[in-house]
Amino acid sequence: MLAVVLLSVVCSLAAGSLPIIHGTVGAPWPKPHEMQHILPGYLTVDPDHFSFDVTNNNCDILTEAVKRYKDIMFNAPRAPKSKSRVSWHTASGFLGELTSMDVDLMEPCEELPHLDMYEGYNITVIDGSGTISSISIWGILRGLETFSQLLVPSGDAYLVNATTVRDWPRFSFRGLMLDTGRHYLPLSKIKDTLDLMAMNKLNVFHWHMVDDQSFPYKSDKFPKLSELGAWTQNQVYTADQIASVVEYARMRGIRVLPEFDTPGHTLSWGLGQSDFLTPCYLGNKPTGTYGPVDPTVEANYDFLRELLTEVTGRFKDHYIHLGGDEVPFTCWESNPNITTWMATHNITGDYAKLEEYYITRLLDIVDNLPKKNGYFVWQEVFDNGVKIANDTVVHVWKYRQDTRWKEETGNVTAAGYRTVVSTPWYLNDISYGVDWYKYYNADPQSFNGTLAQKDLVMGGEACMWGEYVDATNLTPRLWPRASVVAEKLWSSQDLTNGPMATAQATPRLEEHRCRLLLRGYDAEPLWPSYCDVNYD
Ligand code: CP6
Repeated sequence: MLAVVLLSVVCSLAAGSLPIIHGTVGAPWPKPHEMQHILPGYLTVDPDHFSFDVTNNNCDILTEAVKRYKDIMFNAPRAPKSKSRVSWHTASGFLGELTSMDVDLMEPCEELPHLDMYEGYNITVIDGSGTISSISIWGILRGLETFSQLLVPSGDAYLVNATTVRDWPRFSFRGLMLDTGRHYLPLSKIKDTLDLMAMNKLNVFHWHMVDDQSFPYKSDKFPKLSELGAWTQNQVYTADQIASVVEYARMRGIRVLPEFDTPGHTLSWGLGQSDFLTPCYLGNKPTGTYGPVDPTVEANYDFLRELLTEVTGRFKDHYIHLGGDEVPFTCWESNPNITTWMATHNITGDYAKLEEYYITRLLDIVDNLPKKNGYFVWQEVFDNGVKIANDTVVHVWKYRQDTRWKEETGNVTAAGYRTVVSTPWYLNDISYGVDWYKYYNADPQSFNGTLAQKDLVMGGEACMWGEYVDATNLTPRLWPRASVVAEKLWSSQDLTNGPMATAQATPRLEEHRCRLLLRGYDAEPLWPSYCDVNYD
């Protein structure tokens, strides 16, 4: 036993870290913009004598949230069996019992979360009755989460410091991407992820639904796509299941941004939709393999219009992600019909122009869908000089080995486009040791540019590409590493930048990881540590 302890101490010292770290107690993650312990004292909370009182506007989202948060606070699945050893309250004065929190929603509920939603909120806990207030239901949701994190278990009750919070997000787009094209993810895992996103104040679930390897989207108009393109007929997402994910997310103030990535990454589409993909040639013979979407086949655009009409009807958000990444030109180059077509369109040899032709047609389709949508594209669409509408959002993901993504972000915003940055936050990428400092030290606005350019950064997004991730390892690989990105995108720039930033974040992140474990999620450890939870 001693040898094990010594070994872990030596190893962690060798890795340049402290052997023992104590987490904080009752410190919210991500850190609020303004939080004060206004009196040197605490209140007790008894689950049997505590209520959230909705005192102003109300709606289904709020009614459900109040129920949910009582459960999160008082029925944690891994609450320790023995009494907690928390002792911080003995140092300060007992102020009484907190028996209610007024929930004051000052404007009527909005129906759907959206890009410009207001998420600010205030919390006051001074005496027996506190307040959570906001002009927006989304702010109330964020405030309930923060309040739940202020509570510290102590014996059979809970303690909370006398606290005021004034808080709002730094960025309006705080995303997390899951990839269900490489491995199917069951609905339960997607919903767990949405719960965890809410606990970290992330607000966009980017659903990279389909890819080369599988097509789990079950279309009514084109049933063959999943009949032939899904891994199995159980591993599909039906209209009802998608609706349940969208609703689950809405209840938590999370948008669902679907991605249907074309013209590359589409091999699985070809199984159920003939003539969609480009046949690759060797000399004058087809090889039997396929490349990107064949942009010269007119019927493909009719198909895309019908499919995207169905997709945008099922997903309620006003944005769709259209992909456009990693389009290989070799198959197009090999195909004689494409060569002929390009000659008649006077773009011989210019495959970026062929891509532009395809994307232009695609964007035109999306512009004319029954439901109005903004769109995202991966950065290559911009890099290849494709003409895109002014309101396109360019998603920066490349140059993970160096800092060229900053120049890219500078170029995209200098051209007047809005952007979301993912390059520093590829959570699928793992290595031995502490790897979150680099996530915390990356700032999406740290490029050379004017203030107007910085304003075009809508936020960032953590990506979990699915080649090596399925239901078995999704949660620990995501959390608490995605929490680091979440704080970067929510909390003040002053807090999260600078030489001491990671050291100051560490004890709070330790507490947060233990909190996620306590709440029943397999968040992985940051380094040698201990959580006061029942995890036998
Ligand atoms: N799939 C798709 C992927 C990736 C991209 N698009 C990817 C590229 C590099 C890394 C990880 C993932 N697997 N459709 C790039 C946006 Cl390191």
